[in-house]
Formats: sequence, structure tokens, C-alpha cells
Amino acid sequence: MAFRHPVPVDQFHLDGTLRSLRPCGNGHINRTWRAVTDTGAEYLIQLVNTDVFRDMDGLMSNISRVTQHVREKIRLDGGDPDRETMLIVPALDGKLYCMTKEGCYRAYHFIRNAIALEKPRSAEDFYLTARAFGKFQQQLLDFPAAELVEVIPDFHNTPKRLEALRYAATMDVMGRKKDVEAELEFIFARQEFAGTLTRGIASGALPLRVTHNDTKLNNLLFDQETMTPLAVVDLDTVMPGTSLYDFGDGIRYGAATAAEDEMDLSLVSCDLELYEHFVRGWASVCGDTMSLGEKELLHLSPRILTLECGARFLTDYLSGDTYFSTSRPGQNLDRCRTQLKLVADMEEKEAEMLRISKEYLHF
Ligand code: GN1
Ligand code: MG
Repeated sequence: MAFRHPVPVDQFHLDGTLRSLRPCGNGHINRTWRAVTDTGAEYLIQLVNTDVFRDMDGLMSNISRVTQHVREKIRLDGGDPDRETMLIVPALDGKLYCMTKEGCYRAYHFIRNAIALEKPRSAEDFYLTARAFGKFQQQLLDFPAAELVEVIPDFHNTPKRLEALRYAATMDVMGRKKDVEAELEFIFARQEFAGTLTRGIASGALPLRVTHNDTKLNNLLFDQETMTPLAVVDLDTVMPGTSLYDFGDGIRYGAATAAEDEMDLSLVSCDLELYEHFVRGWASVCGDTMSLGEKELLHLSPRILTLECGARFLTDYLSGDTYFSTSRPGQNLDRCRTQLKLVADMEEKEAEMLRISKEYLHF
């Protein structure tokens, strides 16, 4: 008898018959399974959150075009395109996803013998992480950015994220505003600062590039044997942006000394040693193509991306936790608090962060 499950595995061009389907990954937006068939073929199946990603044709066309471009670069580089980038498995009708009454699914070939890290195990890991995300941007330098669909408009427009927070606080649909006055005050006291990158883009100091926009450490796969970076994954938010979104978000998550939802804030800070290794890795790959504006604002970008993420978690908490998946009550508020603690810590470390970026970027 066929293996029964609600995931429409039989709607994709798979090699063999499904034998097992197990949940995997820990993203906050989509749900992911690993599928194995009787021929030993393995696939990654995802239920895509269409409340977040409303234009599935645009989204999958972006991913398809970007991965084809990156594959070609890997091939020219003598790499293994099948392991170093994602490969979409089309549905039987030729589409790049499959709509069912449960939702929208897509499939990729599974990249074997690879792992994602939640924390860098060493400074070297983090140096290599910066190089991998930097290289991804470099591979897309000659990609026609204007042809990408902006799947989530204003995704990293920090001032607009703050406006959304203000609206959520005004609506206060869950009656939670009274519990988060201190967090709101902290965020809105930094409203002017929040516009640093959007102003840089508007003035031309920050050139528009194709960026990943979600460079959490766990969106990079490492080869299990060599423990070196293998593939940049989770390409849903690849869109035009500034390189500093990727640098900043990489630090926000990877240089934090505690988990994103840590409840003991005394454990949360930004590790300057990890920051330095990330700058060193980033500079070694992107240094030559960076504009002066990018260099000058680099050290501020982690703080802006972290403030933005804190504002997004708080917006979701005030709105009833409808965007980021949660596994316990109050988790989005805890996430917000870690981000704000990081912002405060980065403020204290600003001079040192600037000194380090000057040292490696020579400006
Ligand atoms: C989400 O899906 P995931 O967990 O990789 C979010 C990012 C946030 C991140 C915070 C599409 O990323 O923007 O920075 O959570 N992705 C989307 O952990 O909103
Ligand atoms: Mg992810």
C-alpha cells in the first residue's frame, strides 16, 4: 500500500516511490520535510507560507533564475552545482510548485551529507560563513537585478517596519501594548537611526545589488565531512537590496552569544571576536567591489538589521503571533527582547566595530 500523508509528494517528478517523509529544518515561515524514495533518491519538500509569500509564480521564478545563474558560476569555477546550490524539482504539470487544498508545496533535490549550524563552532566557521554569503552576492553581481520580482516589497525598509509597529501598537488587537511600553519606547527613540540604510540607498551611497536578505547562519549548509560551507539556501527573499542587509543580518544572528529567543537577557551580547572574523571574511571576498558608502556604513548595519528584526517580532507579538511561527506563548516578545539587548550592546561597541571595519576595509 502506498505511504499515506497529506503532503502531495506524488505530484512531483520524483525518482521512485515514497518510503519516508520526516519533518526537518527550523525556519519561522515555511514547513519542511525530507522525503526518501525506494530508489534511495532524497528530496526536500516544503509547504510555503502563502500569507507571507503571496506571489508564488514570482517567487519561484526568482529562485529558478537565480539558481540557474549561480549553477553556471559554480560550473565555471570547477565546483559541483548539484551540491552547491538548490535544484528545483518541478511538479507533474511542469509548474515549479503545486497547489493543493492544504496549501502550496514545492520540492528540491536534497543536498546530502550537509548540515546547518545554529551557532558557529569556531571563529573560523564564522569567517567562512561571511565568505560564503559574500560569494553568493558576488556570483550575482552580473545578474539583471531589475528582472527579479520584489516578492515582499520593502522587506528591509526599516522605517516602514517601524511604521508597521506603530500601527500594530495603535490597534493593539490583543491588548498587549501595556506590557511592552519599554520596548516601544526603546525602538522609537531610534527612529532616526533606523533610516540610515534607506537614506544611503536613496542618496546612491549604497548601490543596489542582488541580495539574499535572510543570511541567518542556518541558511548556509556546511559539508558534513569537511565542515566547509557548501550551499546558500532559503532563497525566498532574494531580491534587489543593499549588500549591508546580508552583512548586517549575518552578524545579528551569528555573532549573538545566545539564541534568538533566549529568556535570560544577561546571556545576550554581540561577540566582537566573531564580528571581526565575519568582517575579515566579508572583506576578503567583497572588499574590492564595495563602494565607500558600503564600507562606511558596514559597522552600523548589524544594529539596524537587529533593530528592524526586534520591531518585526514586537509587531507580531502585538498582532497575535500570526507571522513568525512560535512554540510557546510570549516567544515573539522574548525574541524582540534579545534583539533590543543586542542593539544596546552594539551601541556600546560602536567605536570598536568601526575600528575593525576600517582595519579590514582600508578606508
Ligand atoms: C524568518 O524563515 P527564516 O526563519 O529563515 C524571516 C527573516 C527573519 C528571521 C528571524 C521571509 O526567516 O526575515 O530575519 O525569520 N523570513 C521572512 O529569525 O520573513
Ligand atoms: Mg531559513
